[in-house]
Amino acid sequence: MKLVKYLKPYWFFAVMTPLTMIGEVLIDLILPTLMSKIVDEGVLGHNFELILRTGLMMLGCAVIGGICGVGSSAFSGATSHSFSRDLRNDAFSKVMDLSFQQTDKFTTGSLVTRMTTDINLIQQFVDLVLRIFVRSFMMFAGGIIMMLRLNIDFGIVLVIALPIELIAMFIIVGKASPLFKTLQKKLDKVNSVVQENVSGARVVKAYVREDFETKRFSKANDDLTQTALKVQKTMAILGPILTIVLNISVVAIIFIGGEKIQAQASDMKIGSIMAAITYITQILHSITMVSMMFQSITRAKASAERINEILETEPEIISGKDKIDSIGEIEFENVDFYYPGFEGKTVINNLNLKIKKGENIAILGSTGSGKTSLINLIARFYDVSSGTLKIDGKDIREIDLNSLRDKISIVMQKTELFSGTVSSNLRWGNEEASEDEMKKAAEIAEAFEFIDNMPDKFEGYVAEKGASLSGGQKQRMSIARSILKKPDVLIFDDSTSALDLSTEARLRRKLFESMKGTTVITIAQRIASIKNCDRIAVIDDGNLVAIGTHDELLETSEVYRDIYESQTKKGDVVNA
Ligand code: TTP
Ligand code: MG
Repeated sequence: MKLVKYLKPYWFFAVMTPLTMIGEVLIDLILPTLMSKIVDEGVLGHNFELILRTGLMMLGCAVIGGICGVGSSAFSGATSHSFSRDLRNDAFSKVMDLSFQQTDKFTTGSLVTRMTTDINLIQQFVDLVLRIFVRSFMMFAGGIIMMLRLNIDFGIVLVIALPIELIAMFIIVGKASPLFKTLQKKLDKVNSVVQENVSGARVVKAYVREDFETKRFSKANDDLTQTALKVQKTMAILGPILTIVLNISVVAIIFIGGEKIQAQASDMKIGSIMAAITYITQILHSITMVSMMFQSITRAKASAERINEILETEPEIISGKDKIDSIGEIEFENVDFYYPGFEGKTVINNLNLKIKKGENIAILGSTGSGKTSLINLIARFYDVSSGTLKIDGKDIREIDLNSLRDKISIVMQKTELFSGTVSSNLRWGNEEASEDEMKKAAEIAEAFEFIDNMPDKFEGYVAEKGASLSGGQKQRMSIARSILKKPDVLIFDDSTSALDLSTEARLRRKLFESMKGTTVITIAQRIASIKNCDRIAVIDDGNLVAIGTHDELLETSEVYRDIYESQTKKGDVVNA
């Protein structure tokens, strides 16, 4: 397994676990023999001093055994938990490196299940291997040796009991194994229904789909229960079989032992019979442990495959080497773009566009025309399919990804806020920002007033995904956040759609006054929002159909004129 390398840093703990375990098992193996000595020589031989001495020895052994036991638990715990922490960290940072496309392919639900349940299962498995495997193997072998040492005649019980037990175990575990994989898939299903519904709770309520979704959950849950029960039923047969074999073995030992004592044929004593009974219990019990291990292996193997799938996914976007500390000119040169996996369905066609430093440019186009896709290329969320995108003359693929994104602020079409305070959200892109800078940014974004009206102001709590804010408040918070980052390129993807026109106009005026020198790219649906921009690029179906100032476009572009007229008719345009 490839995950073994995660154990390496903890090899000392990993080795100490079985070593201390050996101590514990040795003591477990010695105790019954000591006990038989007390019975045979002490009680039957009326030797009180021997009883006392051996009793004290047993006590001492038990204490040492206990210490070893605690030690091995502690060592295996340290190993398996550190192992799973490292694995989770690695898997998480891998998930962070994945492109949007790749995250979508895994689905959020499955990623979360993999990061939690699956890693837990692997961790339990590591724990089990370190402790139970060594323990049951030693118990098994040691028990047989100790039992035969007591009296070789007990061997006959082993010869009959062991094969029956082993065969039963293999048949039943073999039957149950495939079910474990199914179990995991059913669990996945339950988790993803929960995930989807919890994060979409508002929509579920709005569409009064609670009953439907509850039914869907019930079904997934029932499925899981059915499979779990099937596993349980299959495994349930094993217990009684083991008990029957054990009981018959005990009877056989008493019978053989009793016969020998009666016949006085060998040095068989009562104490030996008692010890043998303990040993056969330990031996058969160790087989049960091994069967548990087999179950765990099957589950852990499925989980390890799922984790490996994450770890082995190569990030689609690979960072270039050249660090940059500013972004000036952005140039699209014959850029074609289609989403990975959708060859032939080009979203952007042969685009040529030069955006100058400090320019205030707008992108206008109907829904689905490719505006968001276009700006996604600038932050390199995707790579161009052909042609080149250049930043100050350099191919964007040669630029260090972090240094590129450090200089760009995007206010996404779908605002993303995080649970935390207002100020932690605003400082997202610039942790060192001072109180004043933060307030200034909020002021520009027209967010100061509503934040100031919140009971705790900038220390007020924002719920997950900004659920405690209105749509327009969320947009203004996101804008303030992007301003605070002080980027070279500021991109607004339809980010003022939830604001009324006069608020929007105020915001834009303040923005341009305070952010001179910053390249601002604004995507908008309403001409009113952008008519004062330096240039407006009109995109239609992935093609750049016209570019110029508002006045120029009214003259030259029919598409633009159509949009303008459709909006003015509604009385939508005000002078910004
Ligand atoms: P967008 O670039 O998202 O279109 P848009 O931003 O102009 O539209 P809107 O004003 O509604 O925000 O999409 C262009 C095409 O690309 C569209 O057909 C959907 C497709 N597309 C994908 O296939 N995968 C994606 O991840 C995205 C964002 C879009
Ligand atoms: Mg869009």
